[in-house]
Amino acid sequence: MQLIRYRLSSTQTVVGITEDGKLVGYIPAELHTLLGLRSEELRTRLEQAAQGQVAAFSAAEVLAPIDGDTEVWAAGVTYKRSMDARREESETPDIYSKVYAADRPELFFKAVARRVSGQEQPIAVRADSTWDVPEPELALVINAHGEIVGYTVGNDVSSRSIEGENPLYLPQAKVYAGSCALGPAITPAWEITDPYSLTMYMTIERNGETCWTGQTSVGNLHRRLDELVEYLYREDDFPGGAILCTGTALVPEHPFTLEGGDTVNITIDQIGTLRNLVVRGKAAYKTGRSNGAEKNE
Ligand code: DO4
Ligand code: MG
Repeated sequence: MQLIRYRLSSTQTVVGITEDGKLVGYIPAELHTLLGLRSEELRTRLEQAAQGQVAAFSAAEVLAPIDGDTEVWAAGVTYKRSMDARREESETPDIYSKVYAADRPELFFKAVARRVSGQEQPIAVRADSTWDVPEPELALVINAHGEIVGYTVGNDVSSRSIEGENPLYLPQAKVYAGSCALGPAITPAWEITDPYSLTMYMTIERNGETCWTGQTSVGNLHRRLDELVEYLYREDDFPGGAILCTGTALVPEHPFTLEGGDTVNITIDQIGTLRNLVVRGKAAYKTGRSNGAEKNE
């Protein structure tokens, strides 16, 4: 079973339930309201709704799996590869080793729902950045009660030149128009026996050819998923739930930089493939978003 958000009509978005990619039911609700339910209640609700009646929908109507007041957060330096890459790019490398080894993880705010790109929507590199990368990440879907209820694919697109210049520029390196993509579907947590055994792949296409490819396992994560959630919810409330990107382990080697016109494909076993075209700068991003249907409204 997987969950998708899709447009049922010009005025209604619903949460669809799929089996092997085929729609088997839907709930006429917004996703953030379902994230108010406890995991067991959500499971019952989804199983009841998966009755096999199929409403028509097309891939073009699939929206980013986030709405309402659900927030996107991200964890950083949770894999050794990320620590090493940050140490290379930074003039203050020690902070990355310290946070990698510390009890408290690095957590940062990434996006509100309206900022998130869905499947086949543009993502962006900043026009004022010279070194940019996609960051493929396992994203946890967490309900209002702090339970992990699902997993989706996340892309924490980032500027390495801006973060490398000064770590206090992190919010500008990480949060800007087109910096976050999620989707296309959510796999319920109860469908995945061991998230640490998942393999993640990324390919970047340029001019019709693969210009970068790599793979890793969530098993290389230096922290436990529950521990990241515990820190996120420790002194905060998320009535509409939260999506937490859990950090990257796939960092293209220097001097690779993402360019406008590239396409990024991120696949996680049992979850799916998130595919986005890269544009450079805010104006191109806005044009790209307005050319397609709004994917999260
Ligand atoms: O410290 C910067 C952020 C690191 C990050 O986003 C990651 O490791 O994925
Ligand atoms: Mg990241």
